[in-house]
Amino acid sequence: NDFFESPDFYVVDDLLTEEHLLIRASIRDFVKKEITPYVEQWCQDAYFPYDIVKKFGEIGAFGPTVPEQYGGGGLDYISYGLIMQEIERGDSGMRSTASVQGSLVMYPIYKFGSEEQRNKYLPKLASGEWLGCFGLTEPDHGSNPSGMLTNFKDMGDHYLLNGAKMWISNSPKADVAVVWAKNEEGRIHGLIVERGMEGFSTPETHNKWSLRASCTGELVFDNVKVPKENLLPNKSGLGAPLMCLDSARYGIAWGAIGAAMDCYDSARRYAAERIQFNKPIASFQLTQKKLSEMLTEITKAQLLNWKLGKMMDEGKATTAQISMAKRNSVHTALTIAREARQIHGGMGITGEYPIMRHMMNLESVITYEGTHDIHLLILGADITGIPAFS
Ligand code: TGC
Ligand code: FAD
Repeated sequence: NDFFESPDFYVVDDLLTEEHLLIRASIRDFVKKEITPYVEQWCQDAYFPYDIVKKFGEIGAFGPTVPEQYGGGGLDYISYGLIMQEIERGDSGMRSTASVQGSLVMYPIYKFGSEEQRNKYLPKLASGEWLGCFGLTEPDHGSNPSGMLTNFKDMGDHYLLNGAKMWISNSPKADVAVVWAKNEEGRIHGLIVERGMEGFSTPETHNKWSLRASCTGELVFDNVKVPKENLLPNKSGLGAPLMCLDSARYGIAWGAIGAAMDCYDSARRYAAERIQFNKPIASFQLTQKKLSEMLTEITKAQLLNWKLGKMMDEGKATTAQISMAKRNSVHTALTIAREARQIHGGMGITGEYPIMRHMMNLESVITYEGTHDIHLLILGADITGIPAFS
């Protein structure tokens, strides 16, 4: 239906290439067939549909910007953004699965890994044979990851890893975890931890009201012996995980607008059909104001995302520019979800419509990958040269 295709008020499609349009069409088609018809029930049941991992691998949703020789798509950042947008039009939790695998697991292995690590892990992650997760956040260190306590000691022929990570997307089902931990000098490094290593467990976090179709859990390391060849050799320091976050936050900037589009489309359709006072509610000025503002904000975000994608491709996008887009898109999407919920009246709280699911999902999206306020402070530091968080 045409609603699934919309909106494109400023004909942003003119800025896309034939290849971009083809990629977007194929992901849209996939989401329509494989996610939209089922996702409401998955969320109601708090069920992570593990089969989707293989299917995402088949359609190229994992690591689209990673070179083809490692199983990636070899695509540009606009393509990556469009893939995230269409998946999140379906559900933010499904997009989480894809963006963690691509930006937070494959990206660090590709960027900071050895050739052996790239060859061992990337093709299996790209195809969905393996699922990965990214462990940065700890129970006492969320916005401030530099204070992390997870640590490893050099034992001669292996490293000994201890500590715990919390709020980790994909963790309960993950085959591999890219884990950030401090060495004896307090320097942060990335380690690849594999399921089955003794002392490594991944308890699931239950009772979430948000991202219910995505599985979330902890990573617990109790004297885990990690082989030396599992250390990512080519970058250390907090800058390494922050580079991964740049890539993932960029994808979220596009993804959240996908959720906003779905809310807008649903509200537009409902407003045209719902009769009150003998007229469609779309005829009331207050409804028109809501729809007009939604469309304006979506259009602004589409243009911001497209330009950011161009800068990503040129290697020129800064962390602060990415923060602006992530923060703007998620706030826009959440505001649109809330307004769309109003337009749907009581029906807006039910699973008959996607609104409440998107709204609850977006409460996680506005917190993870840097909270709304942390992104504001990253911008503030960029503008003034004075970091307010330290
Ligand atoms: P700060 O002093 O600013 O930086 C530490 C070092 O890192 C360097 N750096 C970067 N390097 C490369 N790329 C970047 N983007 C970089 N940003 C900073 C910096 O130059 C410095 O290097 P050096 O050599 O001087 O040491 O660090 P800080 O400790 O003051 O923290 C800054 C702050 C607060 C902005 C940062 O910690 C932050 O972004 N916090 C938010 C944490 C966060 O976003 N966590 C996300 C966890 S992962 C997740 O949520 C996944 S959900 C995925 C899903 O399900 O979809
Ligand atoms: P806190 O850091 O405790 O923040 C609480 C509040 O204080 C926020 O409003 C924050 O903005 C504010 N605050 C903190 N510091 C400042 C300051 N200096 N100035 C002003 N305000 C401040 N992490 C991973 O590593 N991997 C994952 O895969 C992952 N997946 C996630 C999935 C879900 C569903 C969720 C909810 C989280 C996930 N996270 C993941 C963790 C996420 O990145 C953190 O929740 C986030 O970084 C915030 O940390 P926190 O929850 O500890 O909040």
